[in-house]
Amino acid sequence: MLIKQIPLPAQKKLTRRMEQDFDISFKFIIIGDSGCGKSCLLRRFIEGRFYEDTAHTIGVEYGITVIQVDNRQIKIQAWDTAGSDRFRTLTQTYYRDAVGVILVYDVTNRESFNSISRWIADARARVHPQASLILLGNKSDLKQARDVPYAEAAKFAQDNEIPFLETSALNGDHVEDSFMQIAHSILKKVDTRVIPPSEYGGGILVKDAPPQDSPSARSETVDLSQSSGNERDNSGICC
Ligand SMILES: Nc1nc2c(ncn2[C@@H]2O[C@H](COP(=O)(O)OP(=O)(O)O)[C@@H](O)[C@H]2O)c(=O)[nH]1
Ligand SMILES: [Mg+2]
Repeated sequence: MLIKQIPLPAQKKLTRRMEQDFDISFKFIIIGDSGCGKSCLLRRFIEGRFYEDTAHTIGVEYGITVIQVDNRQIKIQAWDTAGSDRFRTLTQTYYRDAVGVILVYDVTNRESFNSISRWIADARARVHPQASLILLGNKSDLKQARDVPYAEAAKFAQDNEIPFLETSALNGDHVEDSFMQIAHSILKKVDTRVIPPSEYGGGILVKDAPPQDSPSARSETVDLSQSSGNERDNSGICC
């Protein structure tokens, strides 16, 4: 099983709703520099709450939930990848077949915004060719500390033809919207056959279809739900 061959120091699965209760499933990845709030956004989306003190993500964790889009039950499997260079190679396996890419920067940290071009290039090289991307400027609640003007990020997003939202994992602003928007975009591609069934790969699973040969499909065979949370590895290096 592939997931066991990869020496990920820690994994955790978050679940909100019955996983069986869906029509179609999409694999998302959440990427961006460390500290911009990826893990908090995932937890806000999956669990509906903000964790003040999340340990840094080591390796990957993923969350699963089912949302309703256009009267369809869409299962979202969202992978939260570690941001550090140390884990970048490791986590690239998880880019494969992803059809939703959530690019996150921190509105109070210009450097994290400057990294977005690199994250876009990383993603485009590895995810499903028809993947939908969205750019999120997180921590919009920190108004006094803002370092990246809304208009500048909106212009960047427009130039790159990516939708853009400012979010706050802390107060929940636009978090659900962002996942809904991207799910809607993928669903449209599926319905209009911009992504035909022959190109679903492991990032799109139709309920009752045979499992695909991908990390996202296989990972469900690993019960990580009892894991106690993020952990630091022995070296103390985290992301
Ligand atoms: N004020 C504020 N802080 C946030 C928000 N999202 C995350 N944080 C904080 O930012 C830090 C890094 O968050 P984390 O989710 O671990 O970032 P990651 O490394 O990208 O996964 C933590 O101290 C969080 O409490 C937000 O929307 N607003
Ligand atoms: Mg994290």
